Amino acid sequence: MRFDVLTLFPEMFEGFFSSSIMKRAMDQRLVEASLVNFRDYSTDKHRMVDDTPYGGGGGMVLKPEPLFRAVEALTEETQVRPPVLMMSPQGTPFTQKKAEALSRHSRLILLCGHYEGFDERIRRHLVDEEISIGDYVLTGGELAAMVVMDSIIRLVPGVLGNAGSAEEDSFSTGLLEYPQYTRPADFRGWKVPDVLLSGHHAQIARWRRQQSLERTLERRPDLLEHAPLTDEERAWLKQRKSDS
Ligand code: 9D3
Repeated sequence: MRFDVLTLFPEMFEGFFSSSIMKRAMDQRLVEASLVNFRDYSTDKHRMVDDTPYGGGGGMVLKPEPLFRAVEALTEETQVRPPVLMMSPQGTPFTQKKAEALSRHSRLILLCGHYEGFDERIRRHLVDEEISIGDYVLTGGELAAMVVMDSIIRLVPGVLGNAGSAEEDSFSTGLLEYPQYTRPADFRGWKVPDVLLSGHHAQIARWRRQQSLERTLERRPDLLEHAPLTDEERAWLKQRKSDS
């Protein structure tokens, strides 16, 4: 997997790229990343990358030329152009499903803007997809690009150790995770549920599933609509809802 990140703030990625999982993945050549400051592709005398909007109004708008030239420089020698993703508050909300789909590509180009908007021609003629990471306002697309890359990197085979296999994640069961405990069995009088100490594996599995269901009903009832549940579990949920 290769990422090319186009940003005016490449230094924001230093911590992320030198962090343990990412660093290991890059050292193992499983993941490759390049940072491009698209200001380097401005042909303007003052290296300008933004300008005032036609029609007036406040704020600045990112000019098309530097971004087009930066993407073209990256893809000059490529047979098939990799998807160009724009980090944008107006994008499609990012999901695990989208992370999985993107992880099937071998290369992705990510565009980050700051508080400025993008000239619409960038959207229309350079970008394949616009991605938002949620309904809150960031100062720029850089953190969103890191979120997107982080979620994809962990899906690349070999990046996670065997321990944290991406398979068993809560988002693949469609439910929130069950509560976990480790030693001591009694911490300041707060005891680990007996069932977990019982050694009855079937009972433990049932308890965990029940806890996942209850927690999901409590915190994320929206997830239950699409979660793969047994008829028994559906019936239990219906009962549970009519009780409250
Ligand atoms: C004046 C209208 N604002 C849109 C809500 C302008 C604006 C605010 C913040 C334009 C860009 C930004 C910076 N945010 C991103 O670039 C961004 C983002 C976000 O703010 N929230 C969630 N996902 C993303 S992806 C990129």
